[in-house]
Amino acid sequence: MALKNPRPARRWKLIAAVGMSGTLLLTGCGSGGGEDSYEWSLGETHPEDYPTTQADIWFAEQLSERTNGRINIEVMHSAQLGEEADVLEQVQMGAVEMTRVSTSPVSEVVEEFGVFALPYVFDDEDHLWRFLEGDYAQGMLDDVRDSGYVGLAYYEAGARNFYTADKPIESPDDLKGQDIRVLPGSVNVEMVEAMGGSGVTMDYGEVYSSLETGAITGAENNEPSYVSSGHYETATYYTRDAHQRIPEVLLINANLFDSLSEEDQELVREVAQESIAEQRELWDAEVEDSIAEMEEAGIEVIDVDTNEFQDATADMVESHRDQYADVLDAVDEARE
Ligand code: GTR
Repeated sequence: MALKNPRPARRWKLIAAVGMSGTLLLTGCGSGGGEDSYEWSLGETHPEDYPTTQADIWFAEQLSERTNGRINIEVMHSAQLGEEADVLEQVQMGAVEMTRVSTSPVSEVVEEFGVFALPYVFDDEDHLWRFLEGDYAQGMLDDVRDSGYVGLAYYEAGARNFYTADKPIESPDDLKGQDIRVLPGSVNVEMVEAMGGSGVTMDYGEVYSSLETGAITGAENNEPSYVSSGHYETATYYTRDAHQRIPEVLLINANLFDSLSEEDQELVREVAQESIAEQRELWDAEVEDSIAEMEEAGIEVIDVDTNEFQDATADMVESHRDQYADVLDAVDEARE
């Protein structure tokens, strides 16, 4: 399935990116296992100090170091290249070389990535990572190749929780009448509807103003995104229902990847895999910091009986069982 076209307002960015893209710079003067030199951009939605951005930067620095500067990656953080869906399309076309995105928008091009959006499909972080490190999920990193990408690594993104502006969500019943922004992907809308609310998909960058104007009454995300985006300024009730664990993924354009020497391909994969440990460590610290900031800001954190939320969506896994048969088997096998 093709991604939606970039909106006109962002076209200049796309053109600029194409113009910049001169991926292959020099030949014959390289080092570190390959001959050619490269300048790439990596699109990232989060600000510079966010754990995924810091992991992107670590990846870029390591790669540059280990190739004596032959592979140079500029991390374009804070959505400088556009919103995730737009950047995904730019990477697909080769206008931008790399991106770090949530796996949820990837489900718009490779259906099985939708499995991550099924509520409560993972018991906890350990279950998720047993699955991500297993053969099936590692194979999914190559399944995106038909859509023009190669997946290099998964990153941690914690659990997603609801947050609202007008009243706290203490049980699924409280979602009635709420317009909740969710990530792109039909499963996300279905989830909020199963709980009694209504799900609205929109770009991450639009959530802040939509909360302010009341176009939406709430959204949902992990603690670091809730705080770093400033959404907590308007939506001051944060309900720890942990409805989803949707990991992040680091992607590179497939044609570019295939054009690299075997040594460079191996190195890119290796450094990306090594960056996972960096990201996960930074993640844990950032969750702690975000919780502290929420306390300071006087956010009302609501601890709920997650079973009630899980019960409201229990049919979803079964109703998607045929659609996600193989991947759900692998998810079940990763359960202890
Ligand atoms: C965050 C994720 C971002 C983006 C955002 C969203 O947790 O790290 O990549 O997908 O959620 O809700 O749009």
